Amino acid sequence: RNGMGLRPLGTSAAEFEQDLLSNLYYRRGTTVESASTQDAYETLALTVRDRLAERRVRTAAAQYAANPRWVYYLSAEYLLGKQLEQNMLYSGTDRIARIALRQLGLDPDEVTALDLEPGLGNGGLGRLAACLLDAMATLDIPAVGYGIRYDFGIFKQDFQDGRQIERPDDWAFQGNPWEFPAPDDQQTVFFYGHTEKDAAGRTLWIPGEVVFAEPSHMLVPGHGTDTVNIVRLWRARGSHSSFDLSRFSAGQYAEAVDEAVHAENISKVLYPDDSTESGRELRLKQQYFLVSSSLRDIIRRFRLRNSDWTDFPKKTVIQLNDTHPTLAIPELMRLLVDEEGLSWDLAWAITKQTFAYTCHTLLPEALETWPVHMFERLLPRHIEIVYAINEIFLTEVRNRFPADLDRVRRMSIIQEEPERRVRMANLAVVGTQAVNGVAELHSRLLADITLRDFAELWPEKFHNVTNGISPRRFVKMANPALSDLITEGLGGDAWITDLDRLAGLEPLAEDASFRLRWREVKQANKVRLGLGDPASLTDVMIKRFHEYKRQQLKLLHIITQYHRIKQNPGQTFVPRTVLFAGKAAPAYHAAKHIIRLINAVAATIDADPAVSPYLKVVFPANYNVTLSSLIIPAADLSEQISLAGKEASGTGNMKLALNGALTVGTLDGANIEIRDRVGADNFFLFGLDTPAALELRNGGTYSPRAYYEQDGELRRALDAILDGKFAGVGREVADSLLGWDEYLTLADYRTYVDAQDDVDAAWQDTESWTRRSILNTARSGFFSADRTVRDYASEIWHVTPVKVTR
Ligand code: 26Q
Repeated sequence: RNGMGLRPLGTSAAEFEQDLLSNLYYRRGTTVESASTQDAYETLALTVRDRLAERRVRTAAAQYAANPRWVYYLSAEYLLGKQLEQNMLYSGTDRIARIALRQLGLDPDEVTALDLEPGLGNGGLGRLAACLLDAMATLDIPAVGYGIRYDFGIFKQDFQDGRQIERPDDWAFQGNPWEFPAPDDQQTVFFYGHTEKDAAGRTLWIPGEVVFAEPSHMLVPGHGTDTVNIVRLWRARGSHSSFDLSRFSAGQYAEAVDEAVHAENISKVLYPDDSTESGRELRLKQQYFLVSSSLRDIIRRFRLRNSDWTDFPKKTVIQLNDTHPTLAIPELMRLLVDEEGLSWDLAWAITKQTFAYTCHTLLPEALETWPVHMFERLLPRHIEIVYAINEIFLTEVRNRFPADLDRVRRMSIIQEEPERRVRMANLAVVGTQAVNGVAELHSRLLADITLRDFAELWPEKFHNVTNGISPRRFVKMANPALSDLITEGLGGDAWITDLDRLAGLEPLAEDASFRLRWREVKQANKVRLGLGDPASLTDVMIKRFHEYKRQQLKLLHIITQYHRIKQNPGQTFVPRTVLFAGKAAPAYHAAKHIIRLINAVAATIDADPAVSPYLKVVFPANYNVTLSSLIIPAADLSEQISLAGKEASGTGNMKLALNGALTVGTLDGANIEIRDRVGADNFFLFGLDTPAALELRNGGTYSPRAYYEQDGELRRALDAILDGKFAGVGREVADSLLGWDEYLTLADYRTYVDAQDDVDAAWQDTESWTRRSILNTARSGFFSADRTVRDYASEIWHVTPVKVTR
C-alpha cells in the first residue's frame, strides 16, 4: 500500500488489462463488447494517467513540505504535443499498455491514433514553453506553468489549389482526458469600469465586467524522476451576475445570456499571429485574463505556507514568456497596494524582485504596444499604475542622463507619436530583475541595439540563456530507432537526461559498421515518413512562414536547380526531396503568396519527367508538433537561412542537428552556437553576417536589380516566375524580391546556391556525410532544454530542486 493507503497500481500487462476493463466499465460506463474506439482511447488515457497520479500527489506533498522558491512560468502559449505517448513513456507503461490492448482484441495503433495534439501555441515560443516545463520537471524544480485553455487552438491548414486555407481546431470537442478540472480554485477577473478614491485616499477600482476564470491542469511528468509538475490552464466563464434575469423574465432567453457568452469569448481562440499584427482588444483581454487569474492563484499558493509579504520574492519567481503576460507587473502592484495596503515603495521592490522577462524577438515591429485609449478603457486602474511606474522610472533616467531628452522619449513606457501607446517591452524591462535573450547573438543584439538604452542604464540586468529542446520529445520519442542505436553505442540510456553524454558517440563516427547502421536508421525514418524517395537527399525547411525566415530563398534555389536539370538533359544530378512545412498567419498575404508559389513549383516539377527523377518538392499540410516528430528524424539537411540578425534563436535548428541533419545556414540566432559546436566542417555556412546585413540595409545601397542583372541564374529564376512558368502563380513574390525587400534575399542568393553545390558534393561521399551526421548529434548535447533550465535556475531564478521521495 502506498502513503495514501491505496493499493499501488500494477506494473504487469495483466494488471494493466484489469485496470483498463475496470475503467471502461466504471468511468466510461461500457464494456469491451460495446466500446467504440473513442471509448477505448479515453479509457487507455485514464489508465495511463492514473499511473502518474500517485507521483503527482507525492510531488505536491514534497513541494509543500519544502516550502521552496517556486518558478511560475507565465505564457500565453503552450505547444505540448500529444500526451498519450509521452505519458506512457514517462510512466513506463508503453509496453504493457500495448500488450493489454491486444489482449482485449484492440489494435493499439488504432486506439492511440485518436490522441490529439493540443495546439495552444503558434510556433517556437509555445514549444519552448513546453520543453522548459519538461526539463523543469525532469530536474525536480518546483514549478507551475500558467496559460490559457483556448477552445480553438492554432488553425488547421489545408491547401486548395495550392493556397492555404484555414479550418478551426476544435481539439477539445470530444473532451480532453488529460485534463484535471479544479473548480475549487476558480478566480474572478475584472475589466472596464472606473477608479475612485475612498475617504482614506486609497484607490478603488469599480469594474464594469466580471468574468470567472475556471482552471484545469495537465500533468507535466519528469523523466527518470518521480516529480510530476502541472501546467494550469484558465478558461473563461460568464459570471452568475452576467445572467440577465430581467431579460429572461421578459422572455428574451437568448439575450439573457448575451453577456455570459460574450465573457466566454475570452478563451475561445488562440490568435494565430507570429511576431506581427496586434491591437485587438480581445487579445489584450486574454492577456489580462491570464495574468490576473494566475497571480491570484500564485498568491493563494504563497499563503498556504507564508504570511509575510516581504517573503514573497524569496518564495516566488515569475518568468514572463515574452511581453504577452507583462500586465502581471501592474497587476501585482495593484494587488499589493490597493488590495493588500502595502506602501508603493515596498510593493515596487517586491514586484521588481519577483519578475524576470524573456524576449524572443529582435524585430522592432514585433515589439508589442497597445493604444492608451484601449488600455485605459479596459484597465482603468492599471493605466494609472503604469503612469506612476513611468514617472518614477523617467526621473531615474533624467538623473542619470541629464538633458538627454531624446533618451527619455525613447525609454518612456508611453510612446507619444504618432499615437499614444503603452510599450510592453519597456514596461517588462523596468518591472523585472532580469531580462534575457534566447541565444548569444540575440542577447548581444538586444543589449546593443533593440534595448540598448536599458542595457546602458542597467547592464547587470541583461542575460543570455540559449534555448534548448527536450531530448525526450525530440530524440527519444520522435526517433526511437536512432535512440536505440545511440543507447547501444554509448552502453546505456543515461544520455536521455544527460545529453552531454552524446559526446561519447564521437569515436563511433570512425566505425564503418556503426555508420552503416546510422544510415539504415535514417533510411528507415524516411520510409516511415513516406514522402519522396528514401535514397534521395532529404532537405527540410520546417517553420512558420515569414519573410525574414526566407522560404523564398530556398524556392529560388529550387527553381535554379530545376533550370539546371532542364538545361542539361542526360546529365545526372544529386536527387533531392525538398520538404517544406509550416503555416502562415491568415492575414499575412506575402507569406501566403510564397506558400502558393511553392505548391505551384512542386506541381510543375512533378509534371516534368525530365526533372522529377532528380528533384521533388513536397509540402505536407498542417505542420504541428506531431508532424515535426515524423519529419525531423528523416532529415539529411536542415535549412536555417534567415537573414542574419533576424531570428532570435530558432529551436528547429537544434532538433534537426540532434537528429543527425547537417545544417545549411546563416550566422543567425543559435545557428552560430550550433556551428561553433559541431565544427565549421560539418555545417554549410553562407550569407551576410549581421554587421554586413545592417550596413547593406541601413546604408540604403541594397539594389536587388543589380543582383538580378549580374547573375544569370538568378535572373532566370525570377524571370520564370514573372513569365508565369509556374501556372502563372507567384508574381507578387518576384515583385517583392525585386522591389524593396527588407530581408535582402537576393544579396544572399549566390552564396546560398554555392553552399548548396557544396552540399551536393558532400552528399556524394556517403561515408563522409554519415561521419558528419554522427558528429552533429555527438556535439549537440548543449542544446538540451535541461541545460537551458539549469542556466535559468542558477543565473536568474536562484532555485534548487526538491527531490520527491517514496
Ligand atoms: C503578439 C501580439 C498579438 C498577437 C500575437 C502575438 C504573438 C504571438 C506569438 C507574437 C509572437 C509570437 C511568437 C513568437 C515566437 O515564436 N518567437 C520565436 O521564439 C523562439 C523561442 O525562443 C525562437 O527560437 C524564435 O527565434 C522566435 O522567432
